[in-house]
Amino acid sequence: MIDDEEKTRFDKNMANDMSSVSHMFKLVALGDGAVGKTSCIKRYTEDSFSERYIATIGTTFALKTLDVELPSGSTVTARVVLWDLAGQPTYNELRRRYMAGASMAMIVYDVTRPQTFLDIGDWFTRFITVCPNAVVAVVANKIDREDRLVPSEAGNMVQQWLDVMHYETSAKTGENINLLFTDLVKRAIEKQQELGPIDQTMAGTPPHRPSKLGV
Ligand SMILES: Nc1nc2c(ncn2[C@@H]2O[C@H](COP(=O)(O)OP(=O)(O)OP(=O)(O)O)[C@@H](O)[C@H]2O)c(=O)[nH]1
Ligand SMILES: [Mg+2]
Repeated sequence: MIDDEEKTRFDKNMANDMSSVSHMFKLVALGDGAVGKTSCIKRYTEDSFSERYIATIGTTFALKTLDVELPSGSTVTARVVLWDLAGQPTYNELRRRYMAGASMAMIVYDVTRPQTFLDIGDWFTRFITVCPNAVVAVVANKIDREDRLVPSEAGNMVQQWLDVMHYETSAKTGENINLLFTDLVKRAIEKQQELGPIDQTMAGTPPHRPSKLGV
């Protein structure tokens, strides 16, 4: 139970906290079921990992505030709302609606399951149709596993084909997880500067950019 005094204190803290934040972004995690979307977000926001698979139901979100150094040398504080959308096909319609307004997406596949890699193109098309100006990173996850089947070259090919960022990660060991999110935010800030001042809530949508997939 939160009383009025406590709520006022919370609101004040929140306002103070927000005063240093100069950029707000929405990030959506996409990719097939069980590829490790929730695990990557957990590793980044809580620095924890669990071997147990609990499928995400519908959608959840987490917050992260980070300082990023820009090429100009200045440091800015950004806040990211990370939307974690279930990968199971039942949620397709829900997902379309939740992608709206995203400035960035991470599209994750599991290097031990080639089908999750083959599905990357579909995820990209669905996302870029809704958010044509957003920054996209394709993420090869579970690189700690010894039964890897999708080689690095496949990821490099997709990077060039779709003109996206590409990272190889392990939510289990934490390898490249911080780098992935920090680079996404840096790129999103650059993109915002290129596009000019636009409404943050619409950061992922206008104007239309022709995509390589012709959508
Ligand atoms: N070895 C290893 N296992 C991982 C890694 N990332 C995730 N896992 C495991 O893979 C399983 C699925 O991870 P989740 O993060 O729940 O996958 P998800 O993409 O969020 O799945 P949905 O919510 O169903 O869409 C869990 O058992 C995790 O422990 C990784 O980098 N390495
Ligand atoms: Mg999940």
